[in-house]
Amino acid sequence: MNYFPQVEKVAYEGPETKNMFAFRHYQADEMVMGKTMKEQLRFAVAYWHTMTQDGADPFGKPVNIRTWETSDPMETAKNRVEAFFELLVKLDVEYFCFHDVDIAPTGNSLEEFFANIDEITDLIQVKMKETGIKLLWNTANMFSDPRYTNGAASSNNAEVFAYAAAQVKKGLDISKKLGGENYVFWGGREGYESLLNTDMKLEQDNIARLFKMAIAYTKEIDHKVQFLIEPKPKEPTKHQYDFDAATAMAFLQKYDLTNDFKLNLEANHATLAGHTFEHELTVARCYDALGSIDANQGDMLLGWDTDEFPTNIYDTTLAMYEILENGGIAPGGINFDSKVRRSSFEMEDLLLAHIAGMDTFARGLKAAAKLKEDRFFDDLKEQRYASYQSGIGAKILDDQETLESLTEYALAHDDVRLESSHLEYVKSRLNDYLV
Ligand code: XLS
Ligand code: NI
Ligand code: NI
Repeated sequence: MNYFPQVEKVAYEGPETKNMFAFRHYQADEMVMGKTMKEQLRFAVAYWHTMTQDGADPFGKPVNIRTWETSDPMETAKNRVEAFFELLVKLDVEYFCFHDVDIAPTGNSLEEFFANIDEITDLIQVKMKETGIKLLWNTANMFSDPRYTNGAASSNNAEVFAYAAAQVKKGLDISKKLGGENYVFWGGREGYESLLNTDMKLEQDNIARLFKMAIAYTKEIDHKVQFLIEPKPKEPTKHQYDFDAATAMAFLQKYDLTNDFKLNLEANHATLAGHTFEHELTVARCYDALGSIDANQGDMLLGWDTDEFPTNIYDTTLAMYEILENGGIAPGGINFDSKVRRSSFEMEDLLLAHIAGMDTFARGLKAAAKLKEDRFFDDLKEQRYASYQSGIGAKILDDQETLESLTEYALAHDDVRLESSHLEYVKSRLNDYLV
């Protein structure tokens, strides 16, 4: 069955094209800073938003037309695999991501759920072999089911902890089966509703316990995978422990997990934390922990995770600059954790939305590469921190100075003069790079 008859393959046709189903900026084999765009960007499609999201919102019923839906959950699941790979091939996207519950019906017991996962991942495996498409990451959904109301690893109920552990084990088994390159933990319910009844220390200790079990298990099954924490400050819980990049790093350091974990950063989660996306990426890079990104954008007028497809080239330029600074994002990638708006309910919108996101990131990549080639930020920062290049600054960086020696220096040089940063000029020059 042909789920996306609108196009055989989405091709690059350049910015002037009027063809809706063509790339206007993303050209897979165009070289940018020594790699093809495809290698630089490592795009992934998210199973949940693309295959299972129905367009319902708190005020309205499902609206999305999805031609793979049937009344039989297992048949629907199989149709989704077909449609998903058709979409990926047509978009020329090399990677995908999923939660366990996205791909297979949960059935009436854990055993049935696992059996369904086995059957569907057999099918996915065949499709992966056929197409060369790879698994960027998978994860266990430990937030939707009512049993996770009070958290998964952080639940007050030890049986819930055990159930979560079983889901993680299965997640790692399928990661090995499908050659997953990363494995994500997003702690949607790992937080609290009220501190009045919460043992924060025990809850965080238990999250670390589950992570350590996961590391131990991958060693046991000899599966090399990069673990990732995905920070988010709130939603669904009032407070989530992995609040932002800096908080997640403090957690990883406290529990000695930095060798096995990096961060999967999402643009809209940064917004919810009161940060820009580039702030989160920069923090991660400072800790050498930039693992992967969930690409989307929020709405500054709305206080929730709207998961819009990224279309803001200013943001993707600054994000791609951080990624280039990082020397690339592999083994991570750029996962479209984005969903179509409710009014974009047709099948073809799935193509159009991904094309929009890919084009926006391609523009960001090109602009970021130019900024790097021109040493735009390098020169700017070099100049701004020039006082550390020689004299007292160089000695401070050399760790030769003490409070006493600096007091002596300051007494003799108390006529400090700063230079203007000309920030308005900098911002207006940056605008010239947006393409
Ligand atoms: C939700 C998260 C989720 C993770 C995977 O806000 O972004 O989709 O990426 O569990
Ligand atoms: Ni996400
Ligand atoms: Ni999100």
